[in-house]
Amino acid sequence: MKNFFRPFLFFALILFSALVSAIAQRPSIEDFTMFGDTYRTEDDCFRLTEEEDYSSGSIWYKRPISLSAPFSIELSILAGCKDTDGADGMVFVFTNRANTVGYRGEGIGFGGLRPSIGIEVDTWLNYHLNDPAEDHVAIMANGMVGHYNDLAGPKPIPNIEDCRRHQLAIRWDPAAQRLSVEIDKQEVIAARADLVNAIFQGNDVVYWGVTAATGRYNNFHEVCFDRLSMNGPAEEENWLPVEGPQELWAERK
Ligand SMILES: [Ca+2]
Ligand SMILES: [Ca+2]
Ligand SMILES: [Ca+2]
Repeated sequence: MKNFFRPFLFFALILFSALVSAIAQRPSIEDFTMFGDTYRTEDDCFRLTEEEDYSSGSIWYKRPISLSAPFSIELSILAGCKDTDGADGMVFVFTNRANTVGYRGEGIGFGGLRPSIGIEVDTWLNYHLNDPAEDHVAIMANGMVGHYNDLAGPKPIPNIEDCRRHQLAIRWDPAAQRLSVEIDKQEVIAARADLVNAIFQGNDVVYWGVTAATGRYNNFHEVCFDRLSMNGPAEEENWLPVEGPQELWAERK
């Protein structure tokens, strides 16, 4: 009798876990590891950099996600209060290298990190990286912060260093192979790419996080999480260990 019920129980468990993972959730602050200058603010957000030169910080969601299933991540960002003298920006990162961040300064914690996808909100013009004069958003591959081979962009946006929180949503549709980025509920950029094969060598399991950095000019940078609609998380043994990521190497700016 026991064996008779086992397949049903198994099926019920699968159904239950699919239902649970399909429900959007507000992530808890404990779901992230903090690195660099990051600390938790009183309103349960993360401050990634201070208004100081050569500051950098990142947070990483402990559970990896699968690029074989759709997801959306909704957060809000604060990119500082200084426009002309404010730098450098933030990058939303996917990578399957656990516990690693890229170069600071103009690299915004993403430079040199591969394999990876970075969605950059860049607030400082670096001529040699082909940055537009305006604040801009770009979808970039493999830690290449120069705008020569972007998957999408760079797309200029209105000044985002305006001392206000802006909503940022990242959505992935694996059926359409489409990664899209919305700011304040408007789609600003999207890339069509076979991320699993073109970037991650067939591996669909990735970690995600948000990095920010300053260089010779600065701003404070904060991120808060509003809502995650994730696919089923991978097994617990794949979760990030509690110690923070290693940095590829020091600042370049
Ligand atoms: Ca600026
Ligand atoms: Ca820049
Ligand atoms: Ca600006």
